Amino acid sequence: MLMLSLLLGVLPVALAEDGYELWLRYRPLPAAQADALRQQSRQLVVADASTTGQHTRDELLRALQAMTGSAPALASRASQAGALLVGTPATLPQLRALQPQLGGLGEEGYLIRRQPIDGRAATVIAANSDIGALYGAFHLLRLLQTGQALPADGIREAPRVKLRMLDHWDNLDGYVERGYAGASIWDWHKLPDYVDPRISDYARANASIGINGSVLNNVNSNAVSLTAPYLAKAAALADVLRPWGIRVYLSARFSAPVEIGGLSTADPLDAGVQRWWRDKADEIYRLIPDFGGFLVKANSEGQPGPQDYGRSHADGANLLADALQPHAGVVMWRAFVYSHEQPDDRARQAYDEFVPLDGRFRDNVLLQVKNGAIDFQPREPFHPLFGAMPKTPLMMEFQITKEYLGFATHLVYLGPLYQETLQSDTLAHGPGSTVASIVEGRLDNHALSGIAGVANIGADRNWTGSQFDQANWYVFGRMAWNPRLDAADIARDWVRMTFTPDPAFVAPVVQMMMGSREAAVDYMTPLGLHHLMGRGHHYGPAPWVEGGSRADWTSVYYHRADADGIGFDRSASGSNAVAQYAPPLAAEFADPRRVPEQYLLWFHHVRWDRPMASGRTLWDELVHHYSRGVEYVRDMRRTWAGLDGHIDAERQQQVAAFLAIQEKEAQWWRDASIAYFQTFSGLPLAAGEAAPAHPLQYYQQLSFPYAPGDGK
Ligand code: BDP
Repeated sequence: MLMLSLLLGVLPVALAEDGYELWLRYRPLPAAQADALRQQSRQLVVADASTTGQHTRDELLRALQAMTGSAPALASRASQAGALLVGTPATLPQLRALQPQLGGLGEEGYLIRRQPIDGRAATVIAANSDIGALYGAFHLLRLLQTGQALPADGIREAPRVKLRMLDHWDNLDGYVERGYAGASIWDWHKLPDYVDPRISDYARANASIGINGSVLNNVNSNAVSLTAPYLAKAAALADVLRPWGIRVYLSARFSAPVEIGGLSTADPLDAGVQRWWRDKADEIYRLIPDFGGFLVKANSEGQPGPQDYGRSHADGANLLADALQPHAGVVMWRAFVYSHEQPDDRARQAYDEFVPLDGRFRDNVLLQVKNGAIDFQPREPFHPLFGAMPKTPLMMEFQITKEYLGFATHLVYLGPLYQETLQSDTLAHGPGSTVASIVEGRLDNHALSGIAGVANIGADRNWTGSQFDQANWYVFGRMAWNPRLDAADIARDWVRMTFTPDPAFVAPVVQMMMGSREAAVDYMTPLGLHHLMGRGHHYGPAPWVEGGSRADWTSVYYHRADADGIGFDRSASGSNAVAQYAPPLAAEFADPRRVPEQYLLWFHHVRWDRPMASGRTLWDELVHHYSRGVEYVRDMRRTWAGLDGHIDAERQQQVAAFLAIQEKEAQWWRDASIAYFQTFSGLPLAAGEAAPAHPLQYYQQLSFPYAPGDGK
């Protein structure tokens, strides 16, 4: 035993780690902290009549034992100093006196504090429900793992957003659209008879960050998901997810009444269609009593929808909303729509289509809006729908999977992207009308609110395809719970729990993460450029993409480079998309001298020799950004190499190898983009800027028929 602890004490970093444990590793605490924790958790009193309570008890037991080296005594009531009590006033009589203080915390909030119980020192986690208590337990465990003290006056927390959702773009054949972490974690074939134990690990990880909903199937959906055998499979998953506070939702295919119902139409105003959806909802709720509802992608990118019958998006959403209403289910109707006709500016379309419908949706409909008006690009201004539909609850849709940000291998921490969007001020009701306040439902007093993230989870051992992509799952959950949190604080928590609390490691790694998104913008799409990736699979640079079935699926449509300059004119002289923002903001974006440079080419077509704030010309500035992005990745590699020995070799080496891939690909983005845009600018590179490694044709002929995640 002595030998073993000596070995463990000397060689903790030698333990192999593959990332499966995520941020829930519960490694031994330093001796003084472990001692203190042992004193404060001599007895563990958890209301465990429900499965949720049992999960809470088991989590605390496992964590406390691992962090302190000894298990607390389980008890049904606190009878000595140093008890940790976890439950509700209804389930633990010793917490009854706390009842008045739980007002306003709702079903998911909690209170954590030091509080004498029967005159003896104790720590309590009290909530109005077992789920609230579970969330509180995870909060306390986060403080313990990250070495943060419980504030003297305790913690009172409740989520600021109601629906905190992961959208899985998983197909029934196990393929994940835009997934870079292996196959789907849902094994539809073996369900419902076999549910992989991994599913409860998935649910546990989600509960630890407050996620409370999972849409199981792709928005490009298959009506088979709604057939009886597949509903039974979904129900088996729901049974595992439920005790962790997670509801199951499904993407509904609008034409399902025709495809699986034998009807001749899916017209939302047809009585037979309405009956079909009502019956389908009843059938679902018989199997999944707490089913959350439907997510719908309609009349977008070839998906069927109400417009096929000359009806509006409101007609379509309301059809499903009426079917779900008796069961308290919701419809999340996506605003990511653009017509099949040739658009003048795709960025305008969702606004033009949906703003006239404000006020025409049922109470149980949320409109799910992507963070920007195009499509999850490395940087987009916030979507102009935020602030423009006060009568409709607008959900945020972020992408966690990095379809446009380097797939799984690039280290790109998305916290700053989420924060930048959420903290953008729409000025809808004057200053302070942030996107966060709209998404929280606070600005316009909506009962419903939600944030969805397109999941980056797959069957890979490390869940997300890379160690650092776990941080994107993590930060999404934390910001969905509280959209006002700071990305750097969350990164710090994550690094401490995922790797080590050693400040010599935490500080440089957090710094590296915080600049990583800007670096990706620099080496992929600087100064407001967007949509320049490879066609179809979206891997790598391809600013030359043109032709094909739709102009707005090409790169040239977006950058509009010519001999004079580059950029998409969205001011009044162009598509006038700027007018979709609140007037003061529209005026700022419309003015090339006032628009933030990071959005310059998003809103303006600008001459190559235009002077920039730095004093460089636009052309030189563009090249400078490309090079700066590559340099940042080089720096990350150096930083990471210098941290060798702080963590296990297994994860250290994988990250190092991925950073090498990222550097190579950042260089590729830079070189290919410069080689291509130079054919328009005709300008030389500034002194000190290296010429692209290859001629343009080299980059143009690269092909990637098996790039992962391609939509199909
Ligand atoms: C695009 C993806 C495509 C999705 C679509 C969507 O390339 O695979 O189906 O978004 O959000 O970014 O519906």
